[in-house]
Amino acid sequence: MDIRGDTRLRPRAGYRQPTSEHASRTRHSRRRERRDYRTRPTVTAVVPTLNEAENLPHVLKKLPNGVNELIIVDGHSTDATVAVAKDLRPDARIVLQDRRGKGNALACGFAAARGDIIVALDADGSTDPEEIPSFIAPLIAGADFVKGSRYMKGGGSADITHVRSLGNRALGVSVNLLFGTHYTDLCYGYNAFWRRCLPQLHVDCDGFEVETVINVRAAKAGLEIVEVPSYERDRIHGLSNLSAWRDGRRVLRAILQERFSRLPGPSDDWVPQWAELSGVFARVSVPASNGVDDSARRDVVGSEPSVARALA
Ligand SMILES: Nc1nc2c(ncn2[C@@H]2O[C@H](COP(=O)(O)OP(=O)(O)OP(=O)(O)O)[C@@H](O)[C@H]2O)c(=O)[nH]1
Ligand SMILES: [Mg+2]
Repeated sequence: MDIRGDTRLRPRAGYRQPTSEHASRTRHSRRRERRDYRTRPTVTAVVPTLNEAENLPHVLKKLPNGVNELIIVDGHSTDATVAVAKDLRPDARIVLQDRRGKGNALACGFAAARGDIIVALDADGSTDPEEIPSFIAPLIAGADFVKGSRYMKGGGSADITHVRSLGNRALGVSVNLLFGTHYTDLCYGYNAFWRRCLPQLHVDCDGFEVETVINVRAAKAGLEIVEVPSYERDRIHGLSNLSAWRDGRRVLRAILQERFSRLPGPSDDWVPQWAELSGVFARVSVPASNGVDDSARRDVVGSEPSVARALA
């Protein structure tokens, strides 16, 4: 596991430092984690999917054995994504998000996760599951939050366009200036963190601004952040769901809101609503029609309103 090149990232002093109670609680948790996990923490992989049936086989076969729980958060795919996931990994938990967008998908997946560590990665083949160990190692060494970076030595991208790269860098510089961080890659979907950090990250946004919101809130909460190099591959099949202009504006709005909004911060009692396809239905073979098996979709667990919405 090569984690050379890690950069410890801390917000500059003076910006909403965490309370001493929180800091000592975090120190205590870190000490306990280092002690407990000389053995091994449990790891949940959260994978959002929107019409990724053709890509999932490439991604799931590369998940390392150390991943104890796999959560696929489906965004009401119209292809065979759910059927393919169940066929390839009958042990996977399939969660249905309650709203639209990648941010909401991650919020639902995080809320469903049961592992000590959560890793978020994409289903289109861009993020390489074999890199997961290099995200876990700094967490075990004491970090709270580990983010991938395509711009560090050892990282890179075959997928990002010039326009997106430029936008990402400009937005990254803005965040670094406004929040005193030293991030080298703001909008990248490969991250890992201890599940105990969820209240601080408090993912409550819907769209592609989610990584920015997570990165900013991690810094605001004074979490110990480490960047690791990551190589982003080309999406294997299908089309991107991201629009540089529309989603760039969403990211900018989120940054400004996080910095200047006078609205109260996220409250701890908010939880995303999600529904889960129960694990009891049998292995489903991939339908030739590329359609989702609707009988499986009816077999869900979850609270009534969220289930109704998720299946609507
Ligand atoms: N559940 C769910 N997943 C989504 C949604 N939008 C995107 N995703 C997934 O989030 C991951 C990243 O989305 P992409 O469309 O690849 O966006 P991107 O990686 O920023 O863009 P590219 O670099 O062009 O691929 C993929 O696994 C998508 O299937 C959504 O609304 N709901
Ligand atoms: Mg992608």
